[in-house]
Amino acid sequence: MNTDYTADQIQILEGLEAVRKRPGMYIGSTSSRGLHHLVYEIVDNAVDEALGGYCDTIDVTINPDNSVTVIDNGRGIPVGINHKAGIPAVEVVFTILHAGGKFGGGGYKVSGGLHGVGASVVNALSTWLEVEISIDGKIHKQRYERGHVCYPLKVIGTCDPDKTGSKVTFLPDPEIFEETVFDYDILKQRLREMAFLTKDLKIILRDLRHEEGVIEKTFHYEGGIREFVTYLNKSKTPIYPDVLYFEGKKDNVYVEVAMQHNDSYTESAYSFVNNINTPEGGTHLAGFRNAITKTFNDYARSAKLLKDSEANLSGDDIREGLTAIVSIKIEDPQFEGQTKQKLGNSEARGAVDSVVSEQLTYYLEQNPTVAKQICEKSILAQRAREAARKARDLTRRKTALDGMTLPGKLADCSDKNPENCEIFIVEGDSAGGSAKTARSRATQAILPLRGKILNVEKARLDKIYGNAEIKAMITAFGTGIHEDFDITKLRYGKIIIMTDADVDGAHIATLMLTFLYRFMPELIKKGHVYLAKPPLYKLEKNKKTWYAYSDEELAAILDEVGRDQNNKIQRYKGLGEMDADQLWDTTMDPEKRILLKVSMDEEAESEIDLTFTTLMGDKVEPRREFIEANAQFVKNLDI
Ligand code: TSJ
Repeated sequence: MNTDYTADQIQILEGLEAVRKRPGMYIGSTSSRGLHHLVYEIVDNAVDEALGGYCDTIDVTINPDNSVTVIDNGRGIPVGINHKAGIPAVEVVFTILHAGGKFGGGGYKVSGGLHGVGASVVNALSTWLEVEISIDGKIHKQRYERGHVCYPLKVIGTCDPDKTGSKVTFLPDPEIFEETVFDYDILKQRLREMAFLTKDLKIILRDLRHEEGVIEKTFHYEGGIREFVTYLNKSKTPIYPDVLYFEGKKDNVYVEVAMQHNDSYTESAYSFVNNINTPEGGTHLAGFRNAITKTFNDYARSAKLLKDSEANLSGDDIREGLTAIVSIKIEDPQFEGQTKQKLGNSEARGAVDSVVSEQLTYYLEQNPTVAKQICEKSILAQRAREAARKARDLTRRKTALDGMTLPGKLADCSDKNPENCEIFIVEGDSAGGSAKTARSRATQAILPLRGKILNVEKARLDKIYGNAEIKAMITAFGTGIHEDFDITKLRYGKIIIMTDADVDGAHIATLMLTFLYRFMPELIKKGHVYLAKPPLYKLEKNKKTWYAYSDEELAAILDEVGRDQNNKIQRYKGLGEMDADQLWDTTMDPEKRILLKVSMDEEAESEIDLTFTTLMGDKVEPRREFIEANAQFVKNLDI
């Protein structure tokens, strides 16, 4: 390796050294999330080339050694000498830390402008990285190790002069990352999203790590975000067949919107700026909301669907059951808010508002049947909201009057310090009975729920507030919900969901989590929510007892004690099969039990939202999948 450093080169190395010293500053974290960011960073550069109209295929391969190769058929990263740096442009891309190349903050990327931002960060954090560029009939190559150039850019062969493109392979450095194994499903999710957002771009994902064969998936959506909406509504029932699509450019903001209502009661709107998700929305989303509220009210009035004496439809009414994608491209995005995930550019508000208002007005005039369906759904929502408000006011007044009327079924604990207290939400009255006998009265409260709780994804607010099981939980927790939510009033430090260890139990737990996630997300974010883990088996032998919490554990115990006729094995089908002592010993005793802590990665919030809305819908298949995947957002925690 060349050791005669020029001043410029020393500066380069210091830049990349800084990245290795404080990787979190550049990629947010060195966990699995940061690891996957590396791939997005490289792919983003190729997507920029596609946005410019120079490339239509991006190929991503996870190699057997966990390195990743990204190939595009664009113009090729320029190989000519960059006059300011005195080295080939491609070497600049990979070795000079670009200003503003800060990850995590999100949104420094601008299509058609700052290509290559971040590629040097990926290079610095890789054990090795190789780039190959096909251009002018030659294949150029350079290799780097931990950011250091191994040799000057060289020509390693020839190719068809009409064939151009870039190929980058990198191996993440285990000195930097806690996790260096790529997750196929995580990459699949993001690459699918990228393909939806860039219509006509073909993205291929390939996994070469399995002996059984190659796993490969191609994402190619000619309809772009229209197909994204269809995909999101796949497990729902749309109330009209069209996906409404609006597109236009104003004040140098390119606007694309796709939307369709389904028969559910929740809104799923996702917004993007330069293909980057903005979970906190911002001016573009505000412009969209303003446009649809105004346009639908105007239409409903002029079509006499709303009488002069009736109040305007609220934005919430119109967005009930709405699935929408708002995607804009803008030159200089400004991100605001604590996590820098909220768009601030004021011109985006006006641009989205005007494109949507204009084109939606026209659509509604041309399609009166669809217009009427949406208006009628919104009017129903308006009435339900009014009924819900009355129901809520009633419960609020009631609690104000008699202090706090705790639900009759609750067996409360005597300790009043929330930090010491926990509440078990138990499936079924019989298991509830055992739990009440078994518990430690000072610190453990029991709230039995009857049967399956209401699926809040499928019910309107008035029904939710009227539901006895939900009301019982709200009053027991003490926090209130929605705008009244106050975590300092929480009466228990741990909320423990205790259900049978079978598919029905998992479904009930999912419904519970859905309720908590939608109505009291702070409880999950602050780590107050847990799942109890009852044993699956009891083994008795020679007057001794063992409990196994999984098949593997049972096998391990059997290996230890021997497999013979003296073994008495019981498979627990439900909590009800355990007596109070057993329930205490196996599932409730803080000294011995296993609890699963439900966690929510704040950054991943929008992904979870997607999971809930797509998988809690009507059709049976997806819901099963969700139950099986449930463990994904539940972290194992032994307490
Ligand atoms: F930067 C990188 F390594 F992350 C990367 C860049 C990785 C991959 C897989 C592809 C690319 C990339 C970059 N693909 N295409 C380009 N294009 C350019 O860098 C480019 C080409 C031509 C011109 C021009 O003005 O002629 C300008 C640019 C920025």
